[in-house]
Amino acid sequence: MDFDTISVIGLGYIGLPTAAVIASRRKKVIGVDINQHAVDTINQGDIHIVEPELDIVVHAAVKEGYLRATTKPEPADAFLIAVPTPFKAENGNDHVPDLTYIKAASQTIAAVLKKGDLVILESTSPVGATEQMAAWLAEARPDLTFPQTHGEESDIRIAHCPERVLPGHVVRELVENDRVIGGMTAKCSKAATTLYKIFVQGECITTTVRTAEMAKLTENSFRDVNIAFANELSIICDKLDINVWELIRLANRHPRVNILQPGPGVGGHCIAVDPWFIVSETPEEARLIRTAREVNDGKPEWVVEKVQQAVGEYLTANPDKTAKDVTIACFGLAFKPDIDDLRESPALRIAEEIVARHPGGVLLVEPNIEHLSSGRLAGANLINQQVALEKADVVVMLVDHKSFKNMPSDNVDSRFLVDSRGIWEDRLRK
Ligand code: SAJ
Repeated sequence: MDFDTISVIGLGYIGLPTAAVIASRRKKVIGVDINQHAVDTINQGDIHIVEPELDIVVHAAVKEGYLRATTKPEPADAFLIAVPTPFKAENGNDHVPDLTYIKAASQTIAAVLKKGDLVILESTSPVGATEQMAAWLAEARPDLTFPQTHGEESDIRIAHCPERVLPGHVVRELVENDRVIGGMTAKCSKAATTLYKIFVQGECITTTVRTAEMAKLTENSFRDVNIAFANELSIICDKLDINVWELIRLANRHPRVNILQPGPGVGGHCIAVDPWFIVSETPEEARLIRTAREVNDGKPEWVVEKVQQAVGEYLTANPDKTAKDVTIACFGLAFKPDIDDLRESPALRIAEEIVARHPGGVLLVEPNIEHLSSGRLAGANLINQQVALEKADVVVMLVDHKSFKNMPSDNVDSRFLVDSRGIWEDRLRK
């Protein structure tokens, strides 16, 4: 089975690196995206997203003629769909997954599908989404046969293979990570494995399509539940006047205990989203998974309350001042350390709330970003961390960026510090 031309639909955080890495193996790759700006940028050998090393890989792939982007679908031997799966807007609070982009991508490629082609859904999806995609393809192309009706004899092969790469390490993890491949039939799994073997050095393990979908949701739910445990512990410990970071270090000395780190909440576009795909399908059964989501989603508000308490302490210690005189500095806005990604960032949400509620000055520090261009804080000034530390009356530590860990905290009064990441806990023990 040869894949001379591979098409990647959706050139975002997963699609573009995947397209570029396949192209780097000297395969002809056609990237398709509805965003003309993204297409133009890629065709110039540049990238429209931030991911270490990706610019070099894309630049080389485009320059050597293996990668080309377009807004229109073209025939290929394999199609890899990597489009977003957000929540339905009208059902915001129900967290129901929205498959509109997958449907649109199916309709896009249906027009150019031919006998023998392979279609792989990579987007993180609720269980059943790949079968739904197969149904949309069959509806659009009654002249072709599909695995749901013709099994191993079908014209088109269909599989699900979820991406599992960590933002910030995408280029390396795309190659090194194992892949779970769920084909609609054994032949589908085999075809998809052949495709991934072009660039994956990790193991390709085959399973059913539904198991592959659930595997991805399970991985991120596992992490979410474990972070929720750490976050709940931090709230309990705060009440009991116990240093949660010391507690976790001690508990983790047990050979079968490995507690994660508490923080200001869970951000990013995966862990805070994917568990809801399980909850929305099995609301009665997924009780722990739902509760974990609620615990993590509740953490930013808890941090904001802690900040208000710290301001109160400051005013008690400085009775000549009012809240208007108090300057709060927020350290970190990104959704996790040492990246510039603000998507679903709890730190950003906390900073926004503090700015909205606090009548005095609020200083924002984010060393990985030059300026805030969107959201409630768009246009707000970002300030150097040393200057912020000197000017702040109340310090709020939101992200454990490397540069913050090295900051001298000698002059920070622990009564006026809210350290949601525990990066100064050694120096500021209760
Ligand atoms: N976090 C904590 N405490 C911890 C670990 C993480 O509060 O001990 C927070 C982070 O600060 C961040 C959030 O959780 O706000 C998520 O960060 P992350 O580094 O755990 O994960 P992501 O969202 O960057 O990437 C995850 C990864 N999934 C798993 O590790 C199971 C990645 O492999 C997936 O490919 C990615 O989701 C995805 O695309 O689904």
